[in-house]
Amino acid sequence: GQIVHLENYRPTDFVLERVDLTFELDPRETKVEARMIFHRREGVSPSAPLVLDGDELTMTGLLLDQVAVPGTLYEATDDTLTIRGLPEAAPFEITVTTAWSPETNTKLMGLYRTSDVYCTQCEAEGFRRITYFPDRPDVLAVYTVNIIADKASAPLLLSNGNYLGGADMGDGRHFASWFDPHPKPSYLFALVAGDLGVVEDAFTTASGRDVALNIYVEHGKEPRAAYAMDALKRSMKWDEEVFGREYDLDIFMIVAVSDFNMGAMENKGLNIFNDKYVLADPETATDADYANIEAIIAHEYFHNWTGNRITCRDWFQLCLKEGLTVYRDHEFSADMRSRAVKRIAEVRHLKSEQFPEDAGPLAHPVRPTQYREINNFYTTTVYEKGSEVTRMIATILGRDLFKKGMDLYFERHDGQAVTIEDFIACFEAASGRDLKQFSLWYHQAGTPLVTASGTYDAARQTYTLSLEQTVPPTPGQSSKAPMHIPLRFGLLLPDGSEARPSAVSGAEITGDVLHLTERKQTVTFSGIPSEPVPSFNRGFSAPVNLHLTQSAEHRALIARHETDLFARWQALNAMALDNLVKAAAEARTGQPIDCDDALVDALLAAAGDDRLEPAFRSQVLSLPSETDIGREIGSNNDPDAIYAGRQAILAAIATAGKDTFARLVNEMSLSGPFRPDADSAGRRALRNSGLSYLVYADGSPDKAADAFSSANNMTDLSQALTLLAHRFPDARETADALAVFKKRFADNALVIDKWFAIQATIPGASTLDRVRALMSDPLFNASNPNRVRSLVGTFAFANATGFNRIDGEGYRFLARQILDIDTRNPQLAARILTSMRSWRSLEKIRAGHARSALEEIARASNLSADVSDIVDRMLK
Ligand code: DPP
Ligand code: ZN
Repeated sequence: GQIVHLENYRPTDFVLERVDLTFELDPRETKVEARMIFHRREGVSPSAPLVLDGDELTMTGLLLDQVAVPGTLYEATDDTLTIRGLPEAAPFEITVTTAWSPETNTKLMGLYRTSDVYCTQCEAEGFRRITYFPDRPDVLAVYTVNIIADKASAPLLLSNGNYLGGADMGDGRHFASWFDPHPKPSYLFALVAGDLGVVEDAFTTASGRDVALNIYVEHGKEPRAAYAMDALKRSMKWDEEVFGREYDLDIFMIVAVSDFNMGAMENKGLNIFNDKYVLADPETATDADYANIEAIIAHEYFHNWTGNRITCRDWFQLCLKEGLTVYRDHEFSADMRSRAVKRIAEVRHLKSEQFPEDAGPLAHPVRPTQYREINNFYTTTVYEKGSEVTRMIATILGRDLFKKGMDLYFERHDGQAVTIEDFIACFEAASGRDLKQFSLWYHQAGTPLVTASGTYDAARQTYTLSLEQTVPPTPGQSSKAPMHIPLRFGLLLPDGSEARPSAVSGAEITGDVLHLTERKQTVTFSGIPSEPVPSFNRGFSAPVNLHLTQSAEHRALIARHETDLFARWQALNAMALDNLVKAAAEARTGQPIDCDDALVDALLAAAGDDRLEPAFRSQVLSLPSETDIGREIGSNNDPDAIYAGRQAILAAIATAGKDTFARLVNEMSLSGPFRPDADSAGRRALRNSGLSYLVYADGSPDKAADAFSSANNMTDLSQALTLLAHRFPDARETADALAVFKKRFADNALVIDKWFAIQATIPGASTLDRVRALMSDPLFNASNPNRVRSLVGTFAFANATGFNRIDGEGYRFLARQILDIDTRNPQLAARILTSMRSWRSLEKIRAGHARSALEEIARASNLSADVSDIVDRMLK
């Protein structure tokens, strides 16, 4: 593929007014007629041709105002259709007919088949696989869609908008027509046809519009869609209450399919979901599954305003809809659950997924300026960092001005395809604040490093903070300007109360936000009665790495007294990380591994503190991951040493905390029917944390095996199985439990994914052989993205010791898998390959093997644009 540059953006020469699509569906040969009304944009040369996008299409007809276009006036290539000799000013109609096979569409982009159902995925550039079209987000048109299909196998015919009508055609086929009154870009087009079950409900909007809500799933799975439906209704209500946004059609539909590249897709009025994010019941879904379903249902629904009503001018603006919509779904989940616990989970995810991306060869700005393959920019940087940037706008402006800016955005840009600059301008207009420096967050890649140190002057009662920010170089950006970093903070006095400075100089402070805007800044607080302990980045107000050397004692003070719960967790996490980094170094040099008593005391104090909610205490007990430790060390990493060090710390905590953990396991047990709410989930989480430390201290599989046999929900069952498999991979109890689990859930693919993932993450070098064996299990299916992700993806992303084998076999295995997957599904292959994004931070033997494996991929012939883009950037 060619590199696309933001600076080359220009509007289309022709304006598309209306689209009429007629599909004659057939698994082997589907025929599509697209009738499009265009007019030449004012000022465009009368000889300019119309250029449409295409991808793997066979064109069977081309008409201009119903007359065949002579061969001399058009040219069709692999990826474009160019038509000349078009009317100068008058509107004209182009009719393109294409024919192609949905059945052989294994890329899962465009229109394809999944379990005998026709479905579509058009974001980002899938619509061009259906017909020649101006397939870009700034082309907004009104669509009418006619669908013709075999009535017996496809009784259900769905598309965007409102249902117009349908009829039997008398030849075994029937048709249905849909009309979507809202102008939309082609990436929001959707079509579903097949035989599915439905769950029906309704919602009345604040202004009194009755909306039918339909969730379509495979027959027999209807009861498992109840939680998704409930989450949908809560999302609709929340968006009215918090953002003042109502739904705008008479029907909202969700279809769950089992073969899907992404999590879900926000097509106008017809969302299509990976069934993993729709189907749930206590027997088969974990608490994490429920939380994900709630978040993703909300996310896609919220896109109706942030993405669909207001869309992106071009794909460089992807964060305009994604960062903002992730922010909205985060806020929704925070309101539905515990805000502090939700924030901790978000930050853990950001640090373990986005920070490594930002620190490696795939780093890119939230709003990139160039791409080769847009599919590769659906990244945690665009999504999660994009959300953090939105959150910072809210932090800087405060709640009311942020709301005013959002209202202005909806008012100004409804029905438009806009840019990040348009978005920012709304907040500047609403607040009167200049956000120019702040906008660097969209343009500069890399996680800023903030270093801080403080000195206390007892005589003057002043506390002086020296702050410095650096933004590391990233590919294509060697030097960076200082950013506007909003750091929420508090100064804690030795008794745990918060100091109230009488005056501050050297920085703008609003509420508890310190605005760091210079490369170096010295901030002086007056009227501080004794030496304070600074607590920085409350609520993780800025996505930065913070280097502040603090004693365990000071961190413990924060952990006990901060009013911000997130900051308490952050202090404990930092204390744990200090220990884990030290332990990794000790393991590497063969020294005895020492665990600081202060850490053990602080963790156990928090874990046993009944005033704190169970979910929070469980987060405290969950130590930084091996990836987190590796990132903190930064370079020359040895995953085996990191693992060994971490195990030793876990063992020390387990031994010291036996009584606490035994008490937690008892006190946190639940009786009565399963409930997926946040409180019950928190109790299960804390109980399982306690259990895992107890099993650790015991050194015997008995407790885990008991937990496995007595579990009455998937959360407890899968936790028990994980404990057995990870701690006692070769025990008879483990083999038995794995067999029981497999037998019981063999016909539930989503649960079998857990069975694969648990085994793929067993620590140690021998897991590769296990993964290889599992690939020939009859339940594995190399063409289903969820299966491939659960086994191959999980192994590469989440098994540090197994994947990073010192002999390089893990990398060689992955390289072959990538090449194989790439022949069917390039997007999936490229995504799994990003698991190697941190290869340069490994010690040199592993890094050498990783490089060879990447080079092997790069050398292969017929690589997709998706994989070749990733591998080239990784090797650069
Ligand atoms: N636009 C989808 C989402 O993030 C992903 N394709 O919701
Ligand atoms: Zn999205």
